[in-house]
Amino acid sequence: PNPNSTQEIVRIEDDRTGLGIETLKRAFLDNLFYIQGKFPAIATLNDYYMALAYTVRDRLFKRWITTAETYGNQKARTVCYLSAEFLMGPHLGNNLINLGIYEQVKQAIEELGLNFEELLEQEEEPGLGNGGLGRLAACYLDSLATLEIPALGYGIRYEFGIFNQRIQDGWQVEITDKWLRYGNPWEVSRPEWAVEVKFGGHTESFTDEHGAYRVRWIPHKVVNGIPYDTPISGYSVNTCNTLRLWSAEAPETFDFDAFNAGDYSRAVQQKMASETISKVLYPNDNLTQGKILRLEQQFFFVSCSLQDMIRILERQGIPLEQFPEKFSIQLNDTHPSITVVELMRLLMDEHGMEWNKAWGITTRSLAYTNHTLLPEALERWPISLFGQLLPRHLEIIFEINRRFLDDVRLKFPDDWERLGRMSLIDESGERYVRMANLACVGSFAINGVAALHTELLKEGVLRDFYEMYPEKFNNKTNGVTPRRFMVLSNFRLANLISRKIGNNWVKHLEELHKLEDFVDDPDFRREFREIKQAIKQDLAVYIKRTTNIDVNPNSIFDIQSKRIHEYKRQHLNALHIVTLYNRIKANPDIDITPRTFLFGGKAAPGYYMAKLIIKLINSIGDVVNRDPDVRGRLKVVFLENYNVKFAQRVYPAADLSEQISTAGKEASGTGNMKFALNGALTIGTLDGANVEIREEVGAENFFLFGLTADEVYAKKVAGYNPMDYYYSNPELKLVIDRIASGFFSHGDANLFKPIVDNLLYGDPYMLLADYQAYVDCQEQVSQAYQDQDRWTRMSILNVARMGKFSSDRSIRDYCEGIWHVQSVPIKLEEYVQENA
Ligand code: 475
Repeated sequence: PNPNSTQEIVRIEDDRTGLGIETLKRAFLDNLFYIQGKFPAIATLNDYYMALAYTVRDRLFKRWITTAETYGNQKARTVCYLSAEFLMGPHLGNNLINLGIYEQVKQAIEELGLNFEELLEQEEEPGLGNGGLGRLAACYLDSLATLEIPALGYGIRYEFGIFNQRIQDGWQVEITDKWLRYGNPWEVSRPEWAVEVKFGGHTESFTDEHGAYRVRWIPHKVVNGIPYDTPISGYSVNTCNTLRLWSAEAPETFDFDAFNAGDYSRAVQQKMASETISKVLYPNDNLTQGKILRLEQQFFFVSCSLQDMIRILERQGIPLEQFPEKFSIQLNDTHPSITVVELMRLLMDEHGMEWNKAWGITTRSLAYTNHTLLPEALERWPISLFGQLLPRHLEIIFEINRRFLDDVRLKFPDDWERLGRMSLIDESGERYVRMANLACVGSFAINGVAALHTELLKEGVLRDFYEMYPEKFNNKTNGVTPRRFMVLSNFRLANLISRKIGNNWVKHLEELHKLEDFVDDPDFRREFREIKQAIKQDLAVYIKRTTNIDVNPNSIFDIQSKRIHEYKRQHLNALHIVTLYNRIKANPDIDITPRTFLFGGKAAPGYYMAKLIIKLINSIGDVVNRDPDVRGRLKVVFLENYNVKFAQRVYPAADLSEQISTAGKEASGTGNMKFALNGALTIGTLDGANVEIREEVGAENFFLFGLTADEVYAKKVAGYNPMDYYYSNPELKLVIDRIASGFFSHGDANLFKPIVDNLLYGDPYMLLADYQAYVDCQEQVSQAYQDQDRWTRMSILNVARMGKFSSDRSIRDYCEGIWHVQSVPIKLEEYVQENA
């Protein structure tokens, strides 16, 4: 064949883009051969997975490149989402859904005699996040692409993501996450766009050729940031955006001193220290540890990303003055808040801009999202540590602070305490840089992630800033992507819904309300119930295979899956289990609605109480699951290694979603939305987005209990004594006494003493105050479940009324309220569309 003939070129193109079954099969085998270097007789499951991943990736590339080209040509206004975490979950299935080729590819793989589900299962997910905050970033990337918004995600390519969790003897054991072990087919490295990041050293001032005062930073070391790009497809659009993650590498030979002095090992150590920056994700959720390496990580990815934006600006021939028109930067919590200072430094020191102009650009470009009210999550860095790592930045912070405090003085004369609270520097003891204050001063918009959370921010942690800048504050209630958390993870329910109301709901989730028309249709209710039943059956099989525990698929699947944290109160759930168990022990013939209690979630490795809560749950399970008196009516299962991949199995199987945090502590929650979207009913407090979920689904379709945030606060102020509850409630007392006695720990009365003591002497999360309301509410749940018809109606109405909680709605809100960015549709050339 003539390689120059159009026909030949089209055929090659077709192998990379074609969507016919035969083409897909040919492309798959071709990738197996030419990329994995294997043929079927010797290929491993992973080889097949990789061949399939590359086959799908090929089909993304035309879209990816065309998207980049279009944005470049149109100089499109772009959202830059800066986040230390992106908890993406497996890419393969999601891309198949978004490209609309799930069925074809499944058929092609099966015609080759392979098990398609097994190949999907083979993908090791990039666990580059801890929980809510990281997963929210991933949902937002999905929605940005789906809404055809020009956007870049910027973060860190951790070599080791969140640890894998094993349960041994009831305890959590952490295993290193080597997610890159077998290669990552979803990333492309771009070493040609590497940037340099400086650390340490000192500063010098000088007068430039125009006689202006300037500062030069002489760093102690320089680290290279190498970008790795991952395509982010939108659903049923041509848009394919980019997630750009930075990996730290030492420059070839950078420590000339050590090297020339023959101190080879010092040179090597320096190299290793540089590359340590992107080695590992800090495994804390809702907590900051104040480690210097964490600050290095934050500055590293922020500096890389800002330099990258300036490079893009230059390539598009846009003057630096127009930075805020070209880019809208969202700070995902304070983790990237050093952006405020680094952008100032780049504009002034590297591009010769004067202060006022640089400050105008900075404060018109940045917006800050707060994700937590917990004081232990507020980031602050000791001044000395900060100054050693970022001497120039500390100077700039002092200057920002000087000017800022002048503004505060003008607005609130003689209010010394206010000045002390608002200062970017905490001077109440050892001096610290306060990153939330920095983010508030440097951003034009500040948002919370649920209505209640935003209100609590305004009257609590950020009150002073609200009084100073009321116009900056706004709410953006979180959302979740229905593509991953319904279409991909619950295709049975998704198909049923689409048969009834068409498939527009996938992009316009409000359309789910049309399901309300079918709530009185007995056939629909039956089908709806049968689907839930089949999925529960599947999870039961999985539980049997992985834990050897038999669970009854007809029991209530009562699930609490989320990071283990005292404020989330997994131990309140445990107290309820023991309550029911005690009732059975006291009266073995008692009428009890069978329940399966499922828990999933990781504890931060250094969080002793959280790890002990895992042990408590498993210990209760060991007793309850074996006790013949229980007659299988209660089962307790801790599901190992809860991650995105596993979550996708869990949400669809839930009857009951546990959202039981102490009111005022959970900023929003997003698992609550995923459960309800999949037809679980919620038992929950008036916390975070639970409030809005209840508003949407109706109070009669939501199991509410517990103190409100105001009541929690008032009780604290009035002097809360958990002992009052303990002594006045015999059932509660028996529960605590049983745990304390060693009943669930082979007679060891010491094992759970820290939990018992914590509850009896202090109870910071007010479990005892909410205990009775919770147990009573659970009784209502059990009653409701007895009436399957009523339950199914409630469940259907939950699904039908979840439209608000699509991340598409959240992203539209951000686009209109903060980013002021419009969609840029991507057109593909003819032949690709013909194939599609
Ligand atoms: C909230 N993580 C959820 C979710 O908005 C909310 C903090 C410090 C260091 C490391 N990780 C963190 C968080 O604060 C976090 O994940 N917050 C969560 O953000 C999305 O739905 O209520 O707890």
